[in-house]
Amino acid sequence: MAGKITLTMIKPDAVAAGHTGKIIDMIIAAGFKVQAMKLTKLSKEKAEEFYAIHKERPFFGQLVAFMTQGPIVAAVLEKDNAVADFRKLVGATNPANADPGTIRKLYATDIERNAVHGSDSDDNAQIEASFHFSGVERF
Ligand code: 3AN
Repeated sequence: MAGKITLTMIKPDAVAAGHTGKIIDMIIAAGFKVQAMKLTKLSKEKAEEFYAIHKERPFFGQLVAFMTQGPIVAAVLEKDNAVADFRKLVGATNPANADPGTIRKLYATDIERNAVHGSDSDDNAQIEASFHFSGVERF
């Protein structure tokens, strides 16, 4: 299955703004199959674990506070070339630099509150999928 999945989170900003349905619609229209999906909320500990790679960055505390402020939608998405194709659909980290028609161009507020997460490699996609879902939650 390597190379065929990516993990997304629709972040608290986009869920609170009511964009969940439109974002899921874009994901499915782009050819991704949903293997797993849930509405959940990250604890401080879980957010710190998920973003551990950023823990030395100046924005780490703010990022954890933002990601724990409300519910998120986590999903495992399947497609050939899933990681790269999803990052193309999502657009640049800073929505000001995101291409027209991308999820972040349409729904992100700024570089932190940027609407969605997408895995950055096949290895991290596997790790992040297991972080959010057990085997029996994936189809
Ligand atoms: P991406 O989500 O595009 O892969 P990363 O992995 O560099 O970007 O950053 C992870 C998350 O950290 C971003 N989605 C964003 O919420 C936050 N972030 C990244 N850079 C900044 C920054 N300069 N200031 C505030 N938050 C940031």
